[in-house]
Amino acid sequence: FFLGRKQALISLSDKQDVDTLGRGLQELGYTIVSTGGTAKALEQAGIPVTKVEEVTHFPEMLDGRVKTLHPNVHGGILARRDYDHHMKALNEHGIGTFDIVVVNLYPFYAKVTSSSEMTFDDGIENIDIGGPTLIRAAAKNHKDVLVVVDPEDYSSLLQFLHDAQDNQQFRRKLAWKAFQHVACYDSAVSEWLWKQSMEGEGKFPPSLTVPLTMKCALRYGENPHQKAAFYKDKSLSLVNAGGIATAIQHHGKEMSYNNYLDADAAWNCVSEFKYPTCVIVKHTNPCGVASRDDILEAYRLAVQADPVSAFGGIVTFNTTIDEDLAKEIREFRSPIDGETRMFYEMVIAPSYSEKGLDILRGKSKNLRILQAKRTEKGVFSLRQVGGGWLAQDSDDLTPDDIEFKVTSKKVPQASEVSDAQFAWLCVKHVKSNAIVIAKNNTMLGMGSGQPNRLESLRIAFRKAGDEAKGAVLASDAFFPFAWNDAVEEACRNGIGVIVEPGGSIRDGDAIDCCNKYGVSLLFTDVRHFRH
Ligand code: 93A
Repeated sequence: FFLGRKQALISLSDKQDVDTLGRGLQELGYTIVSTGGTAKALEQAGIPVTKVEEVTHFPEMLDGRVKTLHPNVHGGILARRDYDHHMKALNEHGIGTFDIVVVNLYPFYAKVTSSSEMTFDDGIENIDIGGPTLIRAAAKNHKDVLVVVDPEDYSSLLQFLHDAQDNQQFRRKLAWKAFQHVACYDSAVSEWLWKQSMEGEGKFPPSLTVPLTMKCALRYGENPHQKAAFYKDKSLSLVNAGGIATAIQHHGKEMSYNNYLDADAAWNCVSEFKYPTCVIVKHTNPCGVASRDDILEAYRLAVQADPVSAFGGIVTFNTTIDEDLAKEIREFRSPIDGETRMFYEMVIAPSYSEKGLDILRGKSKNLRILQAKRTEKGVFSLRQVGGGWLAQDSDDLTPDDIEFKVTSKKVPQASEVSDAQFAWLCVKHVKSNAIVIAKNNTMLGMGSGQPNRLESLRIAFRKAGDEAKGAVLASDAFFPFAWNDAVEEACRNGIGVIVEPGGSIRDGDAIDCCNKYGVSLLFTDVRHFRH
């Protein structure tokens, strides 16, 4: 009955544009075979359709669990058209070929990530079996079967059929997309099952079937001779987790590979502060940070921490950028010569007033303006090493989770403890070895990434200058030596408080040294390496 016809199989959960697709195929002379709901939608649109039961001679059964899983369907998809014995077998069994398979899957991802309560059984029922089977079969035989999984490809499919060219590239692209679609789907299912199986056992380690989809190709990587792309991680745990991959760009030049790295570092840092805060980042390190009720003042102080590094950096806020703040960002002149307007690669904030956004747009046509959602805690971090991946919990501890224990004779004042907490939060986001000097909720200087701690400390003091007197110094890890080394040098430079994890076999030296110079010493027991 079906032999020799041009046939398309359509089975869709998301029925968007099914009428356009159906009509297009009908006009091109295709017989359309569909599963229950899809057939109904096509009929309602006045498009003739054959129900899949008429092909399988079986009713859809087991509440729809078995609809298309039948040799009359899969034989018609998988048979090699260039093999006589394949075509003979189809003939013998009265099976017609399918030239096109259009499927999108049960909305498992949306279901298990929706906020409404979902039972384990609901989750299981939303695992699509027949759909991926159709997609995989068609993608395997893409030489002769066009497979479409994305409504966005309907028009190019119809155009391709209309032009009637034999373009294997197009077919391979569809097949690639099809397998990617199924791989993402299976990753989500496996991640969900992993979580169900970990109930009561904590959530680590994560399921590492990461569903990645390409967000965009980038102009180049860290350097122009490196090709690059940005992939979005669609892991269930990342839904609503915020972060830079979900940011909206309102204005400016295309984001580069390095822009994404810097934006990520800046946004993660500013997201951690409770009070109105400005963070300026250069090459993934915060080089200026200030918290103030007056966000304009916070901005100016963040620039002043290191105006040389801030120039060309990334400015982030955890507050709305309104008209006044936008004007300040546009007009503020470099503290170095009091003349040159500050230049930035990017501004990031959780929101903008309409006027604020307009003013920033006017600063320069290149300035990237991003709106991002706060980076939530509890998300895993993954890093690639040669041939593998390292997975860890993100470093979510804040000063509220930490006890700042006084180990010196000198007891710090309340304002000094508050500065110690501020400095601690800053140092957590600086590459090791990290030293931050801060006072009055303002970073005065920082040293980062030096293979020895003393050198980072010296850089931080150089930047802080005279202001370091009486300030707080935070170190991301303990000081291995005190006398004639970092601790004594900090004391001699007039620091008021030192905060560090402690844990060195020479902790006693650090305490003695601080006592000798009348400096307060706080131990946190927690370190924040950032390698
Ligand atoms: O339950 S299934 O795994 N068993 C099947 O045999 C089958 N065939 C297609 N689900 C199956 N499908 C899926 O049904 C498709 O992936 C599509 O998402 C959905 C369309 O069903 P309807 O046309 O009845 O709305």
